[in-house]
Amino acid sequence: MRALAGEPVWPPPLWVMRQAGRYLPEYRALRAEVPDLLTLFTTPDLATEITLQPIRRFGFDAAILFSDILILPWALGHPLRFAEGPVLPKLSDPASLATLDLNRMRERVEPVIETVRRVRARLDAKTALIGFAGAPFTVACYMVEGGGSADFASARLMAHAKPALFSKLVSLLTQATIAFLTQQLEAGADAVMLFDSWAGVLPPSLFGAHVIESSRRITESLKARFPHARVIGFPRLAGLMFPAYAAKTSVDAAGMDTSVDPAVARRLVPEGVALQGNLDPQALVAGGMALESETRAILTAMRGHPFVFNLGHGIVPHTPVDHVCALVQMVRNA
Ligand code: 1CP
Repeated sequence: MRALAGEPVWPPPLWVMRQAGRYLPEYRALRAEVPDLLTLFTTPDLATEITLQPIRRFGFDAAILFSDILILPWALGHPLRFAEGPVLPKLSDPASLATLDLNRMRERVEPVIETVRRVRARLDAKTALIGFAGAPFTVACYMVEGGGSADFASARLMAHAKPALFSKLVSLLTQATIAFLTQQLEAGADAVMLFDSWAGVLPPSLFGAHVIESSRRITESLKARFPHARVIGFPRLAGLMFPAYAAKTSVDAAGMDTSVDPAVARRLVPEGVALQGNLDPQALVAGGMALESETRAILTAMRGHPFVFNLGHGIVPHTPVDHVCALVQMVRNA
C-alpha cells in the first residue's frame, strides 16, 4: 500500500498475477474435486481457500481475490461457461445490450463480495487484499467476440463500424465496474486492479475513448468515495500509449507488461505514479541464471521508484513451484 501511495519502498513488495492457479498442486487438487470454474468463483468457502493458498505457501505481500473478469458480464445477465477458456454468447446488437441489467448485478455478485470479506478477515494486517475487475474495453472484447481471440477482430470491427453501439457497451460496463469495485472496497479490499489485457489491440485513435476515458471515470469515481483506496491499471501491450495511460487515468500504479522496458517507463510516467511488473512468465518457467538475470535487471531499473514486483502477465501452469520460491528470495534480498 505504501508503494502504491508513491513511496519507493525497498525491497519492493511482491505478488504474482494469477498467483492462485494451476501451477499450485493444492489448487489442482481442489479443482479436481470441483471442476466447474463458475462454482469455484461463486462459492465463498472455496474462493477464500484458493485466494489464501499462495499467501500461505509464499508469503506474498498481497492476495488477489480469486474470481474472473467475466464474472461481471455474468452478473449483468450475460450467460457464461468455462471450457478451455470462457464461452459467452456474442453480443452484436442493441437488443442483447438491452438485456444487461445493472440492478440485479449487486445481488448476483454477493458471493464474490462475501469472499472479499472472508479473505480480509483471515489475512494479517501486513498483507494487502487486491480486488479487481476487467477494464470495460477488455470485457467488451470478450462479450463481442464470445470468448478469447488472438486479436479481437470482431470487437475492433464493432468499434469502427457501429461506434455508437460499442461506446454504449463500454459505457454501461464502466458504470457496472464502478458499482462492482465499490462493493469490493466496502467489503474490505485495500486496492483494486483494472485488467485491460487487450488494450493494445486498439489503434491510438480509439485508445483514448475506450481505454483511457473509461478507466479514468472508474478511478476518479472510486477515489472520490474511498480516498485511501489505491487503483492499479494494467493496459497490456499499450506500447507508446503507456505514458498517456499513466498520466491521464489517475491510477496510482501502472502495470507494465513483458514488452515494457522498466527503465524507459520510469522516465515517462508522471512523478508519483508507481509501476508494477514485469518479469517474463517464461523466465520464471526457465529458472536458474535466466530468472536471476531478468529479475536483477528489473530490480536495478526500478530501485528508488515506487514499485511493486510482479510478472509481465499471468504465471503459466507448468511453472515449477521452486522457481517461485527462488524469485521470492531474490526480491526479498534486493
Ligand atoms: O483452472 C483453470 O483452468 C482456471 C483458469 C482461470 C483462472 C485461474 C481462469 C479462466 N480464470 C482464472 C482466475 C483469474 N482470472 C484471476 C484470479 C486471481 C489471480 O490469481 O490472479 C484473475 C485476476 C483473472 C483475470 C482474467 N481472466 C484476465 C485478465 C488477466 C490476464 O490474464 O490477461 C483475463 C483475460 C481472463 C479471462 C480468462 N479466464 C480464464 C481464462 C483461461 C481466460 C483467458 C481466456 C482467453 O483469452 O483465451
